[in-house]
Amino acid sequence: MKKAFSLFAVAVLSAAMLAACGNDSSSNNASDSPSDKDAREITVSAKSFEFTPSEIKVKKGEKIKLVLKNTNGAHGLEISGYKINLTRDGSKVFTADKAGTFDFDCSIMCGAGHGDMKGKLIVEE
Ligand SMILES: [Cu+2]
Repeated sequence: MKKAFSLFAVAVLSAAMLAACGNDSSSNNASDSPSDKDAREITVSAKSFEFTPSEIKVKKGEKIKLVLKNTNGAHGLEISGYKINLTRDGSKVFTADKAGTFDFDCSIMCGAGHGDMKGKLIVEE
């Protein structure tokens, strides 16, 4: 009886450790974001070869947490006008302090459709 219980405890512990590792790998780009509590989270999913959504609309001054999720293939999301480059499953908190339309594209060479992976960040005044 006692043995069965400790086996169970080991199983629970290793599951918890696995979960912790999984979380860790998704925060690789978040190091310079002090607080994302009041940020609006926008998730863009990337597959070969498109972003969904491909158009993001925000209001000027809004605090945004941009999250990239790869659902198929390995892609990045680069918004050069905002100096943001998410790679694979990364996230970034930033304030949309410049109005305008900013193109974003894939920053990881992912194959034949790489050049077609484009989108727009629209920051409304
Ligand atoms: Cu690509």
